[in-house]
Amino acid sequence: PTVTRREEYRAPDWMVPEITLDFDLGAEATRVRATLTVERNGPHDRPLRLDGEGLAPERVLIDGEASDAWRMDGGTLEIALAGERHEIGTEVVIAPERNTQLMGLYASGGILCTQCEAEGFRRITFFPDRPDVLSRYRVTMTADKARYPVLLANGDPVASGDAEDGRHWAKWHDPFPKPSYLFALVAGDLAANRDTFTTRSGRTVDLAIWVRERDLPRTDHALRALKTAMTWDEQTYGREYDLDVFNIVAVDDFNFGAMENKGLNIFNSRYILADPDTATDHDYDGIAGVVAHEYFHNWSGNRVTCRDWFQLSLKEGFTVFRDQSFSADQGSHAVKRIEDVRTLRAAQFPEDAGPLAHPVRPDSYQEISNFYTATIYNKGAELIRMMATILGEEKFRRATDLYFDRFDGTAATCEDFVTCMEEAGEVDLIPFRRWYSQAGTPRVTATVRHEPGSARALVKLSQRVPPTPGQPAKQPMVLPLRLKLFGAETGQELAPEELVLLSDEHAEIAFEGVTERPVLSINRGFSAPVIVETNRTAADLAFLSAHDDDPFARYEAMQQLMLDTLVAGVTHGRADHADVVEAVRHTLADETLDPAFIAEAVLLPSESFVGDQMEVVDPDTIHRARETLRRDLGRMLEGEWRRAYERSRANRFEYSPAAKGARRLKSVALGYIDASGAPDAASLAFVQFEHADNMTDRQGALTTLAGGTSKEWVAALDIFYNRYSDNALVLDKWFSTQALSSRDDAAEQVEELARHRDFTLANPNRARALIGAFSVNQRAFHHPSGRGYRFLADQLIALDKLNPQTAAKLLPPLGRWRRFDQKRARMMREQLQRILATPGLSKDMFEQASKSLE
Ligand code: B3K
Ligand code: ZN
Repeated sequence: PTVTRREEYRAPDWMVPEITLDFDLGAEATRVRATLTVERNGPHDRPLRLDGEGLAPERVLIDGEASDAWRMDGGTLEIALAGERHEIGTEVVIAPERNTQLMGLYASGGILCTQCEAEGFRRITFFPDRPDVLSRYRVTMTADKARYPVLLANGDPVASGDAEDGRHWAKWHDPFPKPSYLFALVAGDLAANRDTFTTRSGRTVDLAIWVRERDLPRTDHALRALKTAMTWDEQTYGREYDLDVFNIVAVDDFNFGAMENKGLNIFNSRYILADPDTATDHDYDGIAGVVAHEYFHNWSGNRVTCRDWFQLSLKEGFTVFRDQSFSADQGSHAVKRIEDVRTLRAAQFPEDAGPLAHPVRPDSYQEISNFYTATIYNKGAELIRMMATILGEEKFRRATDLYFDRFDGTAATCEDFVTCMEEAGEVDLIPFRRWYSQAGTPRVTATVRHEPGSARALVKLSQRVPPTPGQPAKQPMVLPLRLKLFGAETGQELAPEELVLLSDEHAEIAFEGVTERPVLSINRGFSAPVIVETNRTAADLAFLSAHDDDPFARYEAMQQLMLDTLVAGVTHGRADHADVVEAVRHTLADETLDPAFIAEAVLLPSESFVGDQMEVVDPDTIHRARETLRRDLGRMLEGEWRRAYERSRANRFEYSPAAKGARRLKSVALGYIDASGAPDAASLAFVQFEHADNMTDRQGALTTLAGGTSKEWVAALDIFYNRYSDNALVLDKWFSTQALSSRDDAAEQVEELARHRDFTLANPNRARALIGAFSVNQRAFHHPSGRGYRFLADQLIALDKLNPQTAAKLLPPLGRWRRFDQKRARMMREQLQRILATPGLSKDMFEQASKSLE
């Protein structure tokens, strides 16, 4: 395999300041004529090399003259040029309809659209397809007017008109130089939900969200979110929009969530379409978050882009941090932080602990698509958050201003970003940079010792960064840890919060005047993305879960208490549940708390997260231990759950933080009523299912029913299917709810669902709804027979032939074999080997599977 290394970066040999593209569009065949102005970059005599993938040049022109002074080197078009500046023309024909990889120009439900990040532009035309080559684009599209009445590209529209034979054309111009990965065009029969936005310097921007006519009623939420995000970026970062139009298009077939193409964002329809009947609160929040994320990229990604793909987190980590802050500002900061940490722990921590662990700024890759990971995105966001914490709000804003001003219009590096933080923040971040180069989740041990005689408390901290592939030994990281001490008896705060920067392996902090036994509250707000181990007792954790004044720390104490109890249950076959029950009772009774927070706090850690704590994961025992605790919580607090349930029941649908919180708590309460074994639980869930005026309640009820084998479950599943069978996004929920079920026969059910007439691997959302959901269902996926592993491998081998990028993203669960017993580990490895032995395997899958076996 070809390995690309960060150290081998070289500036481009040729720049392309201008490009003109002419598309003669058709689903079966599209003719692409490109004219590139190329300029030699510095003194050298190397030829011009233009990347291409699956392209055959029909014509090559040099300075307007047809030429044969070129050759193909693999997919690359190589042209020897004598002068400093030339005009290069190429002509190719591509077939959007046959493009199942969904990279480059492809067809989705009759719409022609593009996806170019990271290396899709080379599937459209010959070009130096790397992010540090910035060009001004002029695009002309010609297409059948009836099939493709709407023609969109980046930038601003310039002109349009009719052509012969029922065709028409449109010209677009993007005045901002951009890398090829931000190129986009769309042609289709689309309708727009329009609005305008006036920037704070008075520019009027025409906004439009383009979808199929029948989806128009489901675009208001996304449009509202877009305007809120535009205002937020002006207020929070001083960043304004810079073109006259901002277009968003939703398509059903998309490898990712969305794409930030300049002035023309293209979205997976699941991150645009919502109404109360078809989308959950989680969907609504996801839409607002992704709409904001792509919009924010206009500055963090587009105006300032990445020098090379090793710098991917420069735009992604920063933009995730920006969208997280945005979402937090729209509702509860505490709840948003809890959700983000849960995501980090579910997706990034396992990645960091497994064979695919890589630094936030990787050193090498075989296929860059495999590096759009939770590490680049979510851990990357945590790095920005830590720097923001270290600098403080004011200096952080000064630093981002400096960054945007200094690097506007250029392709920058992570190093550039950190340098701005250092300069404007007046701090030394030299050792902090290890966060970019060292993989692995640091482990912090924190113990507190009280010396009543001298009224001192000593907090001892130590850290260790575990070895990861290619990085056997690590240096200590810089960890900003917010901590505080409380008195165990009085509940008083013993010392105000401190921000400790732990940068050595060991440190000791002394607190004076501590006359009562202290309880340590540490990593408040999850100020560092680390695993913390403490010597706190169950009583300490229960105390913090009730009294800590940092809501995240309160949540965390409860989670730790639950986790300790579950781990004890798994290791000893039984555990005392009393502390958890009392802590949950206390939280439920606290009327000062936000119901959304309560719902998060009383939820047990997932089976996989419990598994992540174990040396050897035993999925069945974990499932039993967790179900037993759930049952006890259900039974001992049945009255409380029913009261919580009733309290939130009467409310009519409204999308507001308060209403969302009430719905969340209602679903959690329903789950516990069911766990209690109450005979009326299934009918209660079914009534909720039938009478719900929104998808959150309907799906919540369905999820509760999915855990059992009641006749209500069978009925609800049927009703749901029939009601929504023409709505692909809701049908995805029908598949994933079953794939996530805790029923004993979930694995068999999933195999059967893969044969369902509505299942297809051609649509990434559908593939993920079944296969992706199933592989995070720990007990079902790790079925002792190994059928889960076989199923996943079968599906991935089939999917790889159509869409390697999406297939490779679904492979990591098989790579966790080291954490399982010998028999499971052997079966998992066998499937990885089978995948590797598949003829014609993509390089995407090859990289993931071979690294997973190492
Ligand atoms: N920048 C895109 C990533 C799409 C890449 C697919 N391989 C989405 C986002 O992070 O905004
Ligand atoms: Zn992004």
